[in-house]
Amino acid sequence: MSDDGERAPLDRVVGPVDATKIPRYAGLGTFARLPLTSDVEKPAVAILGVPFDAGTSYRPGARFGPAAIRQASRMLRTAYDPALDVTIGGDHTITYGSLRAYHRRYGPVALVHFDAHLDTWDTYFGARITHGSMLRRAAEEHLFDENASMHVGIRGPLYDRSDLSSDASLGFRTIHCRELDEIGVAGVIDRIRARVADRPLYLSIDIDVLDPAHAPGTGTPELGGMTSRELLAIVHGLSGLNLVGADVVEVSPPFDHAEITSLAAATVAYKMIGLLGLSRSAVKPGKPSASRA
Ligand SMILES: [Mn+2]
Repeated sequence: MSDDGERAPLDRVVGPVDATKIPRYAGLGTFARLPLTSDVEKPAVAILGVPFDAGTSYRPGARFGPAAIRQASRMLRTAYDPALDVTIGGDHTITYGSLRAYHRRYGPVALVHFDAHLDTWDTYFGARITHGSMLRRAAEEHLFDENASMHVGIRGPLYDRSDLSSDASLGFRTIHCRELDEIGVAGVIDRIRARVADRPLYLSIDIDVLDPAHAPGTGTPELGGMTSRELLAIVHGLSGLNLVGADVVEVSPPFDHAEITSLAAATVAYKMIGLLGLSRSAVKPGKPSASRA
């Protein structure tokens, strides 16, 4: 509120708070210090935190992920480019619900899944819906396009030799992390763009696609992952695809150090917003209604 009690026009604050005027450690703890959706008449983008980790199979703590990512996102300061929405978890189980919602609007989406793990196993501890089995449930419901979906960054031991063929039978193609050494970032981008083409695209980013040196704060770390620079370069290379939604999951702050992981996740989430803005499906942002001053 201004001094005279009038609410300030939102165009003064529709982007991130100016860090040259209000220090980054001050003010509301929204993602990138953006306005609350309740302060925008028709938000074209929503950052939704899902503090849930009941689907984890090893180290818990992802329920604290959204709050930690919001805290780390105070560092972000580039121009805001509103489009659709980004979901922040939470463990990877939340992608299942998100894919159901997107299916209702778009039908089967092209799913590009960045992860160390396939996440298409059948059950964990007798549970069918977990962070390691949700993509099999999604496949059973035909929530993604089996001719346009893929995993990127897969590595580490599997349970059985047949895991990969069973996964492929669901419609996934895979870029193993070790292939980065052969085809490079440009090769990864080319393969993703060729597979997705102009279909509605949903990006799901498990932060454990990064090497534990770049993302120690996660539930099921695997050596030999991407650097944060490689991941950002690949994400940049997806500009112009028909992105309709995204999530960033599996940040477990109790295992993080110096915000390495939460800063990586916040930055990737911010890049997602940029990609959404450049997507042909981008929704024009609504007129701002009011702000808090
Ligand atoms: Mn995962």
